Amino acid sequence: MFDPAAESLPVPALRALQLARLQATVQRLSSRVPAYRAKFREAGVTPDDLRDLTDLARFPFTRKTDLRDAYPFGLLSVPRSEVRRVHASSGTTGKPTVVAYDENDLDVFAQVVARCLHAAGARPGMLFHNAYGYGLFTGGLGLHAGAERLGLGTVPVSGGNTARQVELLEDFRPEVIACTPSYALVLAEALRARGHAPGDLGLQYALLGAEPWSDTMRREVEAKLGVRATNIYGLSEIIGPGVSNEDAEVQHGSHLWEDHFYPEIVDPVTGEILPDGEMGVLVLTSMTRTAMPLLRYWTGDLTRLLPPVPPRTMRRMDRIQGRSDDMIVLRGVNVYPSQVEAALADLPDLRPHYLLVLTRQGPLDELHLRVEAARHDAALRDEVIRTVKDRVGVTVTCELCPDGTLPRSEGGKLRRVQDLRAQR
Ligand code: DLL
Repeated sequence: MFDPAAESLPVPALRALQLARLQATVQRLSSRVPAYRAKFREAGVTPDDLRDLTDLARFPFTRKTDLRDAYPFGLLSVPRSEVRRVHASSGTTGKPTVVAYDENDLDVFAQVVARCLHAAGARPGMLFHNAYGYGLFTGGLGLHAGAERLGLGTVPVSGGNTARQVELLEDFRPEVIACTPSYALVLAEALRARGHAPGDLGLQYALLGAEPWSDTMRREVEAKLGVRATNIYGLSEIIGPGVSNEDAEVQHGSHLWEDHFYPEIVDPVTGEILPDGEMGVLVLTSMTRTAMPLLRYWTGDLTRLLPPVPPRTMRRMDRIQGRSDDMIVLRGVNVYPSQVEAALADLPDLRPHYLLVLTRQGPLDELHLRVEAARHDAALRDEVIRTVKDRVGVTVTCELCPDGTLPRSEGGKLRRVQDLRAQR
């Protein structure tokens, strides 16, 4: 562990720390941020109502629209002169979501990312190829600061330009790499095309995240790159990368840094808190941020909380199963792209490259699945359609595509769903 005292804090002490930090956060928001004061008034709560952790349920959620309404700096709880960095994530519509960090926040950011890198297998003195995008996106600079905190030699490659990435991997021989899982596959294919065998360049550990991926993809990346790959999760609104990371030895469920980020799983429709183990929307409160802490932020990500694995005492979160707003309602059936991916994972001869295309034929929505495959016969196509019908409950049309024909990551996030329903 990078931070053993914190990561293995006994549970009663952890709960007490969380309560104290949540109380301080609520107090801070109420006294410094007019928009929160108004939200609390509307919900009929005051900071004094937070007497134990279960009282949090009485407090309102924060949603992406709250950040948009306050664009760009309306949710700051420090004077603007104390801001030391700004990140932003582009949404599908309108203005980007802006997040601000003060000196304390940058310290927290580096600390939690250092824990992630350590859990992922990185150790001081290793060389780290950081292929997350640098810029307004939190991935590049976030992992960069955490790597320096841990003591890694950091190569700030950023995303894209695959030929140069390959050259640097060949010349520098880093032990650790971070990028999106879809881009890891692109790099693996490029290395193979250069005649490299898995692992021959000395890469050992990969931190992959920022987009949904599956255990099948993990096996594929591990086999092709010769690494142990772990799942890193985070979002700009809460900090960026660094909310949670899997341990390279356990490789199941990402340890969530619960002393900084308070997790709740809630029902996607009613917002009611669900018990650990049940699937729902992840809601996070940043308890140690000072420039722009958020209370009960509705991430939209669907997952469940898993028990800690000793010696760590913090709970883990499962893979993200989808986003509550990514859900496709196809002729009355709720479908998440990740369910389709999971259904395909067990079929031999299919590649992990797929695209879901939604169209409208007359009044009816159609879901068309394009997937790369080793064979292109009717038998395999029928098997795909049958498997999706059995496992997901919807009828799709399917096209088996040759290798290399579907979109690949260009270094950033890869979108697996194309919605053409609004087009003629
Ligand atoms: O993607 C932060 C990040 C950078 C995480 C690098 C990991 C590595 P945003 O651009 O704000 O921030 O996007 C956040 O991406 O709400 C999830 O829907 C998705 N996401 C992030 N990590 C994972 C993951 C960064 N490991 C949104 N698995 C989140 C699935 C993920 N989805």
